[in-house]
Amino acid sequence: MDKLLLEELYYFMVLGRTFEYAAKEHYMQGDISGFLHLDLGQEALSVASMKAFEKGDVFTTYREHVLAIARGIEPKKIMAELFGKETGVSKGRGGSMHLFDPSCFFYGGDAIVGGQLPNAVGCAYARQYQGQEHGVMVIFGDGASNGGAFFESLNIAAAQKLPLVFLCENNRYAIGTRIDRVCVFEKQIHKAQAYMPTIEVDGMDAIAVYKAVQKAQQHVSEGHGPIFVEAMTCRFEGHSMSDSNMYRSTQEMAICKAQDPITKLKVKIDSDVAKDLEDKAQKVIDEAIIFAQNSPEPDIADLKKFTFTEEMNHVIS
Ligand SMILES: Cc1ncc(C[n+]2csc(CCOP(=O)(O)OP(=O)(O)O)c2C)c(N)n1
Ligand SMILES: [Mg+2]
Repeated sequence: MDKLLLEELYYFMVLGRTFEYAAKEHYMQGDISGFLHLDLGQEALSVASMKAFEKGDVFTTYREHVLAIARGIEPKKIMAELFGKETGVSKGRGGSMHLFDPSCFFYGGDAIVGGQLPNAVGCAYARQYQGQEHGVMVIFGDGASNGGAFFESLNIAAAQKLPLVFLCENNRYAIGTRIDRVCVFEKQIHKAQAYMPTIEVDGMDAIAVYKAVQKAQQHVSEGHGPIFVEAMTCRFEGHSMSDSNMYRSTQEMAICKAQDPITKLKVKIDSDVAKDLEDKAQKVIDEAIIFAQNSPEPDIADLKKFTFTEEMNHVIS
């Protein structure tokens, strides 16, 4: 793979991880409230999928900070959103779970597990109708794959040959519930195979994810209908800041952390370059914190602004 691309993947993964540690720290200090779902451990999947699917529309889950950063939304605007500030990417009205930026074709986060799936189907219909070739990608967890909306979305996308990439982030957990307690399959491709072609990939390997998503985008943009990519991954911490991760053993966590995607990629990059990229990422995040701290709160008189649709007609145009 091209050296510059490897360095770009590395930089964004480090940027994402640095962002997440800073967000965690400021949550504990009380600067951030509400829910906060960290992506630590899953950065290869978040970054490589966004870089490979650069031109299409993206719908995702609440675990979305690193996806949004890799998509090109400025970290300072995301941090300000987490702090509930007017300068946030959703003007402080959405918080961590509702990052939204139509200029980056990023339609966010959804607090409803699986809620993004039918929304993405609707967008894929629009893109097919418009003859737009890049297609749509929807990202969701293994837990979401047990809901009714998942099967309905697979079915209608396949029946209508919609240009839709389904990307399942299978970290084997839905909050504290291990997958084998709620699902007969550990791998979700078994469900999808009834409807469409599938690709299985190691979600801890950024290069593998990049290639898999690139292939998937090519499939939808050539008009072959939807495709399902499943990336097996591992989250390094609890489900959210209110989950202390007590249901996973020390041994299970050690196996999980031994697959660290950043360590894996770092060996492929010159060590001086890696250090420069790490320093650059730290600087960007330090500045993001200062920006968020110094930004104004939304005006109470504007509380209802930007929460309903009147100003959003341009989203799918
Ligand atoms: C419809 C709905 N049911 C339940 C919840 C509560 N809930 C929030 S996250 C979650 C687990 C989802 O797990 P998964 O889809 O695997 O995503 P992950 O958190 O592992 O990334 C649940 C059950 C919710 N937000 N929405
Ligand atoms: Mg999960």
